[in-house]
Amino acid sequence: MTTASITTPVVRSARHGGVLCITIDNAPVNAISSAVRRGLKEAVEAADADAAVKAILIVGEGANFVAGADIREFGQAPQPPSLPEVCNRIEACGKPVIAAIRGAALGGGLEIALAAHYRVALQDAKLGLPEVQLGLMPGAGGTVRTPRLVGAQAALDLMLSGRHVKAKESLSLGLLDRLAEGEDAQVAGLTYANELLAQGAGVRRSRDAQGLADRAAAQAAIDAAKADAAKKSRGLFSPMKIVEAVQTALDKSFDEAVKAEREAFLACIESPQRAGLIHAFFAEREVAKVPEAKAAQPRKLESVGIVGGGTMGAGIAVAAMDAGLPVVMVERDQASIDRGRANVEKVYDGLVAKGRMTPEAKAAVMARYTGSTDYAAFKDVDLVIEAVFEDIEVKKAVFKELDRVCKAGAVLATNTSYLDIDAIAASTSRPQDVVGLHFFSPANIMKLLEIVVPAKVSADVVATAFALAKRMKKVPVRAGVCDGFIGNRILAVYRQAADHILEDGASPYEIDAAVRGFGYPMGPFQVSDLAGGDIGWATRKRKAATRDPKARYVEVADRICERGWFGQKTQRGWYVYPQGARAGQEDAEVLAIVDAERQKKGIVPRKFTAEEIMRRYMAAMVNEGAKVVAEGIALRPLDVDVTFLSGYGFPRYRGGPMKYADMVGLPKILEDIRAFAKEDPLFWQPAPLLEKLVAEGKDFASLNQPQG
Ligand code: 3H9
Repeated sequence: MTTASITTPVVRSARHGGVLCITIDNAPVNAISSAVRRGLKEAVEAADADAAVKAILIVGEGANFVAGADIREFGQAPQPPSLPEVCNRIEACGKPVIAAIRGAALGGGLEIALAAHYRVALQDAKLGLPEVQLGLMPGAGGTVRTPRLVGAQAALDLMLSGRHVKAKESLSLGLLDRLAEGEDAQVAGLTYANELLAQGAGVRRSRDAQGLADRAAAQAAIDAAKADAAKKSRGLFSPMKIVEAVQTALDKSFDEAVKAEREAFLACIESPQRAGLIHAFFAEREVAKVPEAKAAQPRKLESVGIVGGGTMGAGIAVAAMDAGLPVVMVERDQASIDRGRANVEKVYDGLVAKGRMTPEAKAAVMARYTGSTDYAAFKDVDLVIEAVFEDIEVKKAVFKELDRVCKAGAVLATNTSYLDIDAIAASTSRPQDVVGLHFFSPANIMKLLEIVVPAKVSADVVATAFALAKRMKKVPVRAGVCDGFIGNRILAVYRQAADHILEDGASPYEIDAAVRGFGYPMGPFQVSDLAGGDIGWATRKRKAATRDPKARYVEVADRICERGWFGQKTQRGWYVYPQGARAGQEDAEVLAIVDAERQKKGIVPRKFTAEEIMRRYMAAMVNEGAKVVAEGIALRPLDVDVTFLSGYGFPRYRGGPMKYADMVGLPKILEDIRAFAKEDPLFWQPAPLLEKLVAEGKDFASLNQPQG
């Protein structure tokens, strides 16, 4: 007989014989809200007190066990009971508690499972402690129970990487007791619970597990993790807290360690890094919510055509093939298509050489590739991406050909990074099918995909572009048409700010160091050397005719390019790279060039601190970001944030430039811009949107509403 008692709307219990099944039902991913905590604790207490209940089973409703604490609640006043309290209550239960896991058991979700006495999982389960990715650490006993269960080394690996571990590996690590077949966690859990009862199995608490018994091994793992975290987790707050917590778990009693963990967890919650990383988490999910994706269904997408087999075209081909799509690549002649194919193969050969792909797997992927010198090869493809030379006339000619050969309804996309896509669309008889797909190099690796929406494109084409991004596991950002779209347009402005700082007195090396100190992996001059100085030079030449003659123009980069110093590929740029070294060395000759340019303009160099450099750099970025939002080039400030997080190396823990501005305070940013404008009013024109938000006492977050 089954008795049922509803505790709260998000936690329900039902008795199946002697087993009380507690189901957490909080769509979409059963996150642990305060109502879930309350309901779970009440249900466990009631079951413990009920003589008819012999064992307790905890499951999640739907496709997941529990994805973790409800991260929307962080930053708000905490509501009792706390999750550590709930987990302790589960563990203290006098009857066996079994967790049956389907899908995600992450963060606090795994901590609930570890507080249970036995764990069974279905094959699709993924377990993990990903808190570190949100600027946090496990805060409900995870740093204390996990090392007791699986040893310090495995626990540290889980908590410092935040990786999701598949069911099989979880079993071999000791996170699970058994794997079960099927798709119903409740069925698997009831079977296991009844077996345990039949065997007379009693409670078995993780706090008593012996994973830390070999103290020397545990200490060695902690020392190694500490050294590694100091090296790798540049500027991050929580990794060291995790290592310290495991040290406490080794040195102190279980209860003392859980108490210390709670304090450290709350310190992480208070950190601005938590705010930045959680903003990034939600922003990356919000970006795909665009009006077109809601208004229309994607078109059929089962094959991809690519025009051009250069670095970009080959990278896009790899991204498409990795997503399981067959690719037809067209180049103008046999030599070019041979090179295109070789460029594609080179990527896979690299993986094979590193042992990350078998030759057979490479052959299977390459079977999806076809090369041709005839546009007619595109006649059946669902979507074509043009990745040829950045020249509007060349692109228009390509699109005329596509218009001629492609079937009706095929999506025609351009990978241009700045050209006018409205003009490209107008060169066809079907502008409603033309969209921008701006990949970033290397296209098979970089996550960002700007989906550029020209005036006449139809909604289902935009929806198809978002579907492609999802399939390729890219982070799509919707952008409007303008020179440089979201990312490169803003980049051009803060790059100029960097040049101004350079000419006014800071060396390129000081600027790069300040930008790295802020959390970027590289500074702007290092990036230029990596990308090739000739690319920016070509852009400057292209824009020379339309440049405002009154605008400040710094010629240092031109002087460097005129010498043929294009960066790493020529072993010399802003830095020197002896014998092709990847790490550049400072170059006195570059400093002499900078000095000569200053003298020519009568500039007396002054000192800049790293903080002064970053205030200008960020003010320029935020100001242009506000203009891009106001013009509708970006839908919301969060779209600017995601662009910079996914495509430009912006430190994730700062949440993106607009989130950063909110955290600094918009009045402060505006005050800086106005102060800088006294030196150069043309460059530092405050964005009207920024002025408006400051006047109204609002922040950028107020513009991040969901899209209808
Ligand atoms: C923690 O647990 C701390 C504890 O140690 C200590 C506490 C004291 N909360 O990703 P999806 C939403 S820290 C609230 O698109 P998928 C998400 O925003 C937490 N909401 O689906 C989205 O909403 P919407 C540690 C959450 O199938 C919807 O669910 N846990 C949460 O591709 C679907 O998400 C983590 O870090 C949450 N925790 O992937 C796990 N999680 O539909 C974070 C998701 O409105 N979550 N949402 O856009 C994930 O990794 C993935 O969401 C998951 C599903 C793998 C679970």
